Amino acid sequence: ILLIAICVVLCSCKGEVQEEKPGQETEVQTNNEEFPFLVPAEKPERPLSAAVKRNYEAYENLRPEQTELYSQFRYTKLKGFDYNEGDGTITRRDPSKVIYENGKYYVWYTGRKSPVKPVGMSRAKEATDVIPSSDWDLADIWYATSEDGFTWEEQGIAVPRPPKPQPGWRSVTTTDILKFKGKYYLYFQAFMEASGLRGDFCPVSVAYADSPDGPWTHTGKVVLPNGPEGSWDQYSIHDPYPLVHDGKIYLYYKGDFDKRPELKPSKIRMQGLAIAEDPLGPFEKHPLNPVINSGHETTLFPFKEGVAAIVQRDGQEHNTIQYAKDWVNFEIASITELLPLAAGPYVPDAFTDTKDGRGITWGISHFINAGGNWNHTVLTRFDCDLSQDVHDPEMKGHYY
Ligand code: AAL
Repeated sequence: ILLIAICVVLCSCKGEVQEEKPGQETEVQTNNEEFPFLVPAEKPERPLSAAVKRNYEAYENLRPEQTELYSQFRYTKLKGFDYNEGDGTITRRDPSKVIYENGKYYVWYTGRKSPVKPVGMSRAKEATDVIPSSDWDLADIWYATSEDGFTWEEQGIAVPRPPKPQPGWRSVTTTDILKFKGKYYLYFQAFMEASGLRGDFCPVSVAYADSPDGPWTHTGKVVLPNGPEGSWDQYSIHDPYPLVHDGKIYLYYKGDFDKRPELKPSKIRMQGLAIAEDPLGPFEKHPLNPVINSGHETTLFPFKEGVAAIVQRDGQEHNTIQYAKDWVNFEIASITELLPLAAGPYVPDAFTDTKDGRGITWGISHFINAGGNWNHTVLTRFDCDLSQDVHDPEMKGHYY
């Protein structure tokens, strides 16, 4: 009887959903009223298995149907980019946030067009001035524009490698955009050796322009330096990611710090925060760094009064979406799957110093094409529901 009752409730719920008219707005439930038979809100008064107990005791706030910061992700192939049939001589990876200016969307990214594919980081000694070691070696910062976010027109190089010995002479990669007081800033990894020779070592430099179309001026300086010997970010400062908060620049970044030989290849990566009043610095590293204990190319966006982070690939808390009300102390908001790699979302309020961040629904991320020999990466579109305004029930994963 109980089973039949459950089926009746289930069918009637599904029935209600199917009856919706196209275009009709769908409110996503943020509590479990919709599926009371699946997740009783209160811990039941009966003996529970270890797994069910954990649901109440360890993950009580992490149920998909109870947090707005839960989403699944949908991917769409982009139009407009050439790949040389994936032979490894063209790569596009690590996109910036997407911004909307002059009636179109802009994205910047690591671009490599080399005569041959990379030899691989483990064979970095074989790299030359024209033969890349890693996928992001001998790269420049390229950009593309789009009217709809699906079809993109590559515009060319925005920030080229500067001459030796300026930071970035070997490769400029993994950029992100900031708009501050009417000017544009691109932060990027500035390599001064082929990646793989000692590790993936680099600091961060910055270029600026009056328009997103450039021309860009290299500062020729390191704006976020590596930490002193023994510190967590002594080797690499990766994935710089600027947002505006409290009138200042909040630059999140990855430290790729554990080189203990027994852990090779090290998967220990964490995220730190550096704050500045001026986009060109000086940046002060937060005393609580690192502020996120996992993640690789971490994607952040203002959400309500705080900041949310998509934490993927590495660490204990990979595959989570996290939230820091005070922009420093992150908690897990949800656990999810197939997160966008290196995502650069469209964040309309990234630089408005909002106190009520609206969230995101789409952006550009990348897929690594390994084919047994990791040699190039392609940009892709992702869609999600991590927004206060637009709700797509399918992205909440309720309906299949
Ligand atoms: C990534 C990023 C950084 C690393 C390399 C290229 O996706 O974390 O940019 O240096 O891999």
